[in-house]
Amino acid sequence: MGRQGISRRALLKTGGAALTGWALLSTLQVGAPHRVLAQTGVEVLPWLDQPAENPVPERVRNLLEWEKLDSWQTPPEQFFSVAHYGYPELDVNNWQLEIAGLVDNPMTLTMAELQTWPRQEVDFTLECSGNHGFGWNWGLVGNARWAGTALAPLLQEAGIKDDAVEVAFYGADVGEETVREQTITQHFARTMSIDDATSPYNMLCYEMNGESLPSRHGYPLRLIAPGWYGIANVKWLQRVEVRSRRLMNRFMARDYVTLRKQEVEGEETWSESSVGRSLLKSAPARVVRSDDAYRIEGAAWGRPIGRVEVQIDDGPWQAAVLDTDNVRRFSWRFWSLDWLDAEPGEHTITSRAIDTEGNIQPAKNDPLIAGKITYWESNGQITRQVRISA
Ligand SMILES: Nc1nc2c(c(=O)[nH]1)N[C@H]1C(S)=C(S)[C@@H](COP(=O)(O)O)O[C@H]1N2
Ligand SMILES: [Mo]
Repeated sequence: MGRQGISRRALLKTGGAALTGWALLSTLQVGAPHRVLAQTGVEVLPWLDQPAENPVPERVRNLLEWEKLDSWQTPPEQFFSVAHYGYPELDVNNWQLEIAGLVDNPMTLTMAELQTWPRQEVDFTLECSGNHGFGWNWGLVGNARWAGTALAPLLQEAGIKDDAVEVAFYGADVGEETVREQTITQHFARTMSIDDATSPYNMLCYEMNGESLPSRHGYPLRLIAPGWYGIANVKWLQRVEVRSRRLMNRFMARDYVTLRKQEVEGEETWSESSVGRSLLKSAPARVVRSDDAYRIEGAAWGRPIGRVEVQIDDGPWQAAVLDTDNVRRFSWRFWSLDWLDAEPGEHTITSRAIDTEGNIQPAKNDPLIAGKITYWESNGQITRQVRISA
């Protein structure tokens, strides 16, 4: 019998499969209609500060160019990809998904078998937790409509045993890892607690924007974990393993670790945490001009967006107008601000998102950001530079 009861309760608690439809269709806020990035015939002003060249093109591809952001769904050539152990090309006919480990009924599924399970879709903005961490990677974010089948019902069918603590997701890609001078060959893998893994949003995904999943995004199958940083969204997925001991591999416990200085009862301590859920974030995307009118356009994501504010130079924070066309629980929200009386010269543009609970995206000098010394989970406010010509 095992933990089936628990996962079913977890499903019921949040409304089960019906939620995904809700996530897709829900309009969180309706105001006066306002479309961002919809105009044609505008001139885009390039940012003066540009990211450095990508030093690892074999691992990181197709970075988003922010000035080109003109569609809510990211075009394939602008959708970044990351692969730590190279980009495997899998043949779906030689591929199966295993659901194994601490389950009552281990399962092996072909793609055809997987596709007999109910299809669902979710719009989700995927961001690498390293985005804006280094000087070169500002384009590691994109929005797509992902389709597949919900993970939780398959885990429920497999039957999670009582002593299970987490679910591991293994990709087909392998690399060498060295721990204490011992070198092993290991698959890319990430894990989630039983509760997190059985979220009704998690999806075994085989389609991206209505097409079969492209190979660099994980063909034939990947995990889509809406609300989590990129690293949790395991590509080239081939094994789901229910475990009683925590997998402390490179991607959980060694490499993707956020080191943050904290003050606890007057004492300085360091927290070490594995990269987790997406954080509240926004970025100015571009400044556009039509005739003499300037407009600042951008995006906000990571948490349900309540409002976005923009600061020009050292001026007051001004409320941006949120796009009313595309409002989805897990996707970025576009915004814009008409820049009145833009003076010739160089300016800085900073944006900050405020979530529906009133939390503000931290400033660069906020202890949360300033006290963080690894580049992961860099959700501090972003300032860009632009020149208005005379
Ligand atoms: N199997 C596998 N899955 C993976 C990775 C990987 O190297 N191997 N990289 C992760 C990281 S760090 C990110 S940011 C996302 C990127 O997803 P994308 O390439 O589809 O944009 O994939 C994640 N899933
Ligand atoms: Mo990533």
